[in-house]
Amino acid sequence: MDTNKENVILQEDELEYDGTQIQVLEGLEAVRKRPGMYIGSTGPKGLHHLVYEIVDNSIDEALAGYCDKITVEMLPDDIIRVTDDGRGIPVGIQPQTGKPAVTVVFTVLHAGGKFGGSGYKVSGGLHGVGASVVNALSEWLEVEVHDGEHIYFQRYERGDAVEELKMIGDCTDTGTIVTWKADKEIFEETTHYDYDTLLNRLREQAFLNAGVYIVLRDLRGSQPVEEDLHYEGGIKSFVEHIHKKKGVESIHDQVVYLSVKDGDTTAEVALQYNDSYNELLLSFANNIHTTDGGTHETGFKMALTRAMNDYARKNNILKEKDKNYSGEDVREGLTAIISVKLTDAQFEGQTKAKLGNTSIQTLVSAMVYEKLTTYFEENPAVAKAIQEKALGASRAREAAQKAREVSRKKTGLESASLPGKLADCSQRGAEGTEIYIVEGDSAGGSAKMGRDRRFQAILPLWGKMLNVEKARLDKVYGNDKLMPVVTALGTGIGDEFDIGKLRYGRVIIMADADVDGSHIRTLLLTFFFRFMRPLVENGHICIAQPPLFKVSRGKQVRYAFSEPERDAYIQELAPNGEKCDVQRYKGLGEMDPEQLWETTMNPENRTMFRVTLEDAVKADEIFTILMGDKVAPRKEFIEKNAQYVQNLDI
Ligand code: TSJ
Repeated sequence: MDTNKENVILQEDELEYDGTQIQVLEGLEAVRKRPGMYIGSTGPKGLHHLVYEIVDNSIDEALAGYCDKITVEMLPDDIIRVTDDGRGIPVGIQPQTGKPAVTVVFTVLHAGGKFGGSGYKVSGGLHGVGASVVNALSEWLEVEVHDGEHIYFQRYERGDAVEELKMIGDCTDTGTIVTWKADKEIFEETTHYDYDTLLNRLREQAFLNAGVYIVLRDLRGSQPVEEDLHYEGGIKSFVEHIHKKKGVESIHDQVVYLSVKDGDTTAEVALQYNDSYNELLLSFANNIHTTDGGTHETGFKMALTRAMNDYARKNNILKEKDKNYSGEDVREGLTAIISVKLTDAQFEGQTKAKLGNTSIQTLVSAMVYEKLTTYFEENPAVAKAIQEKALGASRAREAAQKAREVSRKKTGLESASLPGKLADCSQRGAEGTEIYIVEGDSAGGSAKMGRDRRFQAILPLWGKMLNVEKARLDKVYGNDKLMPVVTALGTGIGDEFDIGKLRYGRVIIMADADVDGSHIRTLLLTFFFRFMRPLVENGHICIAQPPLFKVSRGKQVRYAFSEPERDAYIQELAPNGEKCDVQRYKGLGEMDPEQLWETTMNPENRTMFRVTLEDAVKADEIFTILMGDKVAPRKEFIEKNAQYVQNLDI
């Protein structure tokens, strides 16, 4: 049986009749032709997505109340096996196709949507439709179904069934086992799965579905590695986990948990404040992370601000003359998870990561306002701690406003004046322009002389920079190291940030390839991440890569960025062991302007890293650990990760 070929023929035959049939009969070869359309990419992200697509089906079965254990195994040779104890994918013959339902699930694209939906009340937009996509992108895939009486089995290769579904034995249990090997022809870059990536995602799912047991097992190495994920506390445990991992101190003991059920819709919120200045709000709709927020987030924020202000007025914490707390004020140091489950989730926006259902905003907002108000009344000590936090934030915000005005007055007429150290480029506007933020005056000098002044601006930085992880906005406004960066870029910071005012298309951090240089890079990245995040999100931040070695023989010169590259150049220029000069650059300052231009600044030759934001949650966690005021989590992080960098020759 060759389902794909069959589909192709049918598709061609019926092409002229009507569009819906063509869609129905679209074969899996469409998935193999354009995999990115179905799984986003064929890189590591897409590869891991295969696992999520399959596991989501078991989660749906768990949500429906038929399954409580899901096991994910990473087998040698990058084979993945997912096992659940649900009802088992139905094996009965489907009247529409004349095939067993399980075969249809794996060989027909969008089977979930077309044959009367996924069969679940609450399901993510794409859940239950991914099995055929995974099958199409696998070298082979095998499914085993236990229906309480018999065991059924079928194997597929690159999406095609290579045999009929067959009964291979008897059983008394129920469940589904799916095993597959991702196709190297599709995932050219890598078919290697990362344990921590799967662990993070599965842990998140275990938090979002309280009570479900998920086991992740890595059987690829000589020692098996296993993690059991099971949280009776659900999203409450999620908040605790985040605080523990970041090493922040909570300012009240218990996580606040609020929930509501309305027909088939549920909404739940868990929150706790900590002693940092950062806000971490994670929202989910049908277990899908809504990174762009949406109605559930808006409803939550509105209700929180209102409940906090009402309490403050009622208890005379905010006096008559005082202004209301802003949204930012009441979210300083807040970690919150919002999870809603609904039947008809509308995902909007370019990445479909924003919830659009307006009824959810009303539901979440009313629930949070009412229940939080009651909670504050019943727990005055917690209310007091949170009120003090918000009050501190609102005072700092006012101080920031004053500091901003002062710094504007100091620098002369409003925003017009640029920092004295800035060597601007002649071209105006962000398009095609770059600013190099350079460590040290001497490297700054070389960069100024070596640059192409038409489109490259140079801003030297010197001395110890402020660690913004331990500072609020008001400190940034008064800081003589950071303010030149802020004024040069033109965008403003925090709530004021406006990407439309960005003066350079690229912001390039250029520091030495040593520990001090790393420190400066990290401090600057922390600053951009906390106060100018859209710059990072939109790929404006780059890191220059100066060479580590200059290899020369006579007039021939090569620049090397690593030891192996250096050795290769020595081999190239002096193949028979002739004398050849190798210079090791200890810093940017050792390079003359021409060399700096040739190796690091000339767009024709240079290599740079663009900083992107793959996972804002992970980034937040790492910045908190690396740059925050707690020593213990940093020590732990370094001890755990140091081995990976010990061979770096810098
Ligand atoms: F993605 C997948 F199809 F490959 C897959 C599905 C993979 C894995 C590991 C599990 C599953 C899966 C499907 N687990 N449980 C189910 N359940 C059903 O498909 C099912 C069973 C019974 C009924 C029913 O109405 O009786 C309905 C459904 C949707």
